[in-house]
Amino acid sequence: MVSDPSRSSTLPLDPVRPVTDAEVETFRRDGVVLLRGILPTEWLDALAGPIDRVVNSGEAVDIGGIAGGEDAPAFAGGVDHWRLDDTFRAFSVASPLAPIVARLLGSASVWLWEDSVLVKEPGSPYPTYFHTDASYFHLRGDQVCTTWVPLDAATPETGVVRWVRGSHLDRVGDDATGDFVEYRPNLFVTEDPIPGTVGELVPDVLGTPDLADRLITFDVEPGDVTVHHARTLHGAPPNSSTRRRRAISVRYCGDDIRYLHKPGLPGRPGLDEVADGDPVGEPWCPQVWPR
Ligand SMILES: O=C(O)CCC(=O)C(=O)O
Repeated sequence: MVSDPSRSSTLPLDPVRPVTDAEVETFRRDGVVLLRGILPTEWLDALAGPIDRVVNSGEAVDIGGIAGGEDAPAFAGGVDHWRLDDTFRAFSVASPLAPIVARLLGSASVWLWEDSVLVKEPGSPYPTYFHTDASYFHLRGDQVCTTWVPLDAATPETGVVRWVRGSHLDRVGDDATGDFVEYRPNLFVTEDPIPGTVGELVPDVLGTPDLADRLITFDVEPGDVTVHHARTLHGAPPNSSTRRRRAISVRYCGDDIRYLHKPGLPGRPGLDEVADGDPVGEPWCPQVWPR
């Protein structure tokens, strides 16, 4: 158990159940896996207040503004809440997510890269455009993933994420030994790429039958966690419902990950103090596994 800084209580360190061999195989093959009923929901109770706080304070900004929306219901997005708030830090560093990720990545050690609150308010008209998380990270290597943790039941109507199955294994050209495709990061709520970045433009997934046919999504409940590989193409529809879609997304690195400064991407704390090829680690990326 870990103490909950906001409630003077304790929260479970371990998942409700182990990750199965079949789930590991699914993650490696599809680049995404749904882990049903794996997160003790006490964590979600502890996070609800801090999530409202970052949404209401503006620490998570309405990224709908990037798409030119002004009066529409918000899509609030923030990053690195763990650096400022003890409950977010406890969740990213000392929750059951760490052993779950170690198992899926097959990594002896796991480091935190970042956390991100992502709330689509009822009626929020903004889709999350398709992208790969790897495009946004100053990293190279294979063992990187994102855990997406819903606080509300989520469906396509409320804006649950959808993924292009197996896209983490897509390579340049037809050569099965070629490099993995590296996509250019976009502005998340528009398909415009971030100026100055490099890579292939993300294709029109919904308009490309070969990609659209591979889409996979899940209706999720609090306590479920989805985990996707950082190279897996994914996006999410708007929230066309009358319910909130609150989620926190936490991204982790494994043993083979090294820094790689990429042009055009925003910086991050500590980035100027590391060189390409350095391993990630304290103090910028806390080690979360083994504990
Ligand atoms: O929550 C969303 O709409 C998108 C989530 C996402 O892209 C991520 O966490 O990697």
